[in-house]
Amino acid sequence: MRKKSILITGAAGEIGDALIRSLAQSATNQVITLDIRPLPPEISQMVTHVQGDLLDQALLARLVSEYEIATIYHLAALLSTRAEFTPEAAHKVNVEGTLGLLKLASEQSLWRGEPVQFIFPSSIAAYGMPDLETKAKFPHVREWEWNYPTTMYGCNKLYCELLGTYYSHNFRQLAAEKPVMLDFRSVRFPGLISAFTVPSGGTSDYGPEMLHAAAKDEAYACFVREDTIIPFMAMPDAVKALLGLAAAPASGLSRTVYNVTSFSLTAAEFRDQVVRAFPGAQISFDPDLKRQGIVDSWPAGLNDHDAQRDWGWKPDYDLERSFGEYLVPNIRSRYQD
Ligand code: AKB
Repeated sequence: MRKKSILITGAAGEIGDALIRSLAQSATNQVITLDIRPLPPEISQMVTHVQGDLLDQALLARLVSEYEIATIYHLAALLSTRAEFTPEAAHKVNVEGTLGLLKLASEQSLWRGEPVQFIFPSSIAAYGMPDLETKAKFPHVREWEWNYPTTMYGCNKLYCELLGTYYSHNFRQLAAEKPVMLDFRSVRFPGLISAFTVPSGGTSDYGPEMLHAAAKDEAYACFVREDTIIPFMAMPDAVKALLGLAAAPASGLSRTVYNVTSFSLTAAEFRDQVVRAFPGAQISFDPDLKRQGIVDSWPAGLNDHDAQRDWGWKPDYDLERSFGEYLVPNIRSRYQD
């Protein structure tokens, strides 16, 4: 008998770390993780880790022969800044990797006679605001607005949302009389901030980098202008969103892709929060044209009304609680130990 399992790809990344810790609290979850990198030792005992490449079809086939995968959290991706340096490699991981997994999940759904649930974190990068005036005029974008990404990563995310929707609504195995579709669900995240991990390769990274640098008493030159504004979210809320969407009854869902957000602030306001907690912080602004252009194309905020209505989404951490109760105390104790 194969064991019913949850598969997490890209598990060694920031969201993976937090998601594993949360899922491991329930003894009923058998969690298989996949990443090209090893897992940090503190979390590797909580799961069965497979170190390997998402693009390795033989490896995926071996996984489904050993485990009955009922849910997939597909976190693996090359983030926005990194993807601009190697766009074709990013396309391979972000699109081909996702396509292979969607195909496998669809076949598994048919085989089980029950949909495999496929949870896909998408991003504000799926949006592309044409200029700063438009960005200011439409501060809370809806899911279907301004879907004109300017980065390889954003194009990949938007397309994979569509691919997932295709596999869950339109794909038919021609030979199957009663096709069973996979159950694809996606959230578009703002920039995420964790107290326990530091991001790499993203463009919203200036926020968390500023904070972690201040806690370590290191100077930080922020790569965007002071007036740059995007939405952010504390990592516990990101995990809450993934698990909340996964747990929602399918009958209540009116979309496959939902915006979720928590708070928006400018880079200067972010700096002020950091300085409030770490008065000695040395933060300067030295915008990088390319990265500035990416963040300027992202919306100032997201309208997450549909997520609130359909599955009761509500962040636990607003700006005050994120900094005051989650980020600052945990980051402080992390670097003091
Ligand atoms: C990135 O900066 O690429 C990510 C994202 C906003 O999706 N953090």
